[in-house]
Amino acid sequence: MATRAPTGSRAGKAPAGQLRAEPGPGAALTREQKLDLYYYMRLTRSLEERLVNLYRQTKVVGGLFRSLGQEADAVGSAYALDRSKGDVLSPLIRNLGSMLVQGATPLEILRQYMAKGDSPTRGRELNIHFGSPERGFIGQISHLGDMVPVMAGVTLSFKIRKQDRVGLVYVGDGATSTGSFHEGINLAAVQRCPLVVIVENNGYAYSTPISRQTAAAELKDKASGYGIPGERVDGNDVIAVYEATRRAVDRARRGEGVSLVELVTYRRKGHAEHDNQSYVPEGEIERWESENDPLTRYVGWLTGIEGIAASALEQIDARVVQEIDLATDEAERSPVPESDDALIGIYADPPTLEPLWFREGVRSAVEKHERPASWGTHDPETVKATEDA
Ligand SMILES: Cc1ncc(C[n+]2csc(CCOP(=O)(O)OP(=O)(O)O)c2C)c(N)n1
Ligand SMILES: [Mg+2]
Repeated sequence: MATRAPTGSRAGKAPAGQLRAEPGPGAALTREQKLDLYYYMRLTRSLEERLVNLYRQTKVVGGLFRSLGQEADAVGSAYALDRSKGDVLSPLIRNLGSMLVQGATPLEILRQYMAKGDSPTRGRELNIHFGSPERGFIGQISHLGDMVPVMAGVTLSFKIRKQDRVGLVYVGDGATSTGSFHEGINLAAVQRCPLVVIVENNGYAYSTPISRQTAAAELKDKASGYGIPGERVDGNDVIAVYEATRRAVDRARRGEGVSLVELVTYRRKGHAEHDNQSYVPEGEIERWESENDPLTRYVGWLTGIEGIAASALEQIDARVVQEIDLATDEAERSPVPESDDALIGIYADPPTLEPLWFREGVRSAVEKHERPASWGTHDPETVKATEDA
């Protein structure tokens, strides 16, 4: 049996034990799906490694944020959503894997990091801050915790419209200390929104270790304050991550509301590529690398317990290399942005938005009756009534 080595780190406090051998809901995954999980984890790691090379060649012009060691957390959780039903997730900088699962392509990611004119944000944003609602991922912002109230709203709209859709929002251990996290999760909980909150406990928020982040013994304990279930899972076991997230997704889809899933993992790189991690205790990173690498563990499980031939995984590795090579060549050929492009997409065109769906046909009372001419607006009716008076 493939064993999960003890994590040996205070920072991540990962639960010790064995990599799941007995059939669980993950057993419902087909061989293809299990290989799919491997493909996405490998693609995430290799794509980031390619980005590091490009960064060192100064072709990646902004910061570079890694998810090294967290691939199982990103991939396994996103894989539990059902894109065919219109499920949506809100990623963070360390969720490249989640975006790839939802259908983001290596070419888009490379163009984005290289600030190319044909990247999703046309060179105006330099990492993975872009969205694709039709593919089920929402554009992220940097502000910690702020996507929780956004996703509370998104999932509340699913509920009001009686849609069979689930939303998933990622937050880091640091983000659980923000007001936005608290307000958003509380609102979603009380409204029983179909939302899954994934807390990625990777041991650090920039240089702040989890021991200085919270007095709570475990981040999952925060769930009880909102009256929702919380579960703590080994975030480096992709099957366990998938299963736990799937339980939460199924619960949300049944109309039972919000769940919090804490994934215990470890950030093996600095906050971004420039960060030399001088604040990390000696030997900690190396321990996680040698004892608890999510890819090494999954390969061990696939080839051991699952009896999948190493050659099947090598084929996937070769496919990943080929895809990344092709995408890199294409991204390198992409043009730099046109300067005039900076003006496109800034202002609404036409400059007024369509009324929101629930306001269609309704003019607001303020617009109709209560807009004083002194506001400097030109409501002809008000202006005429003022003049007539
Ligand atoms: C409200 C807010 N405060 C501070 C920052 C600056 N900042 C960006 S990422 C980060 C650390 C995030 O840590 P965590 O939530 O644990 O996520 P991780 O980077 O570990 O995935 C900080 C402090 C920010 N973006 N937003
Ligand atoms: Mg963190």
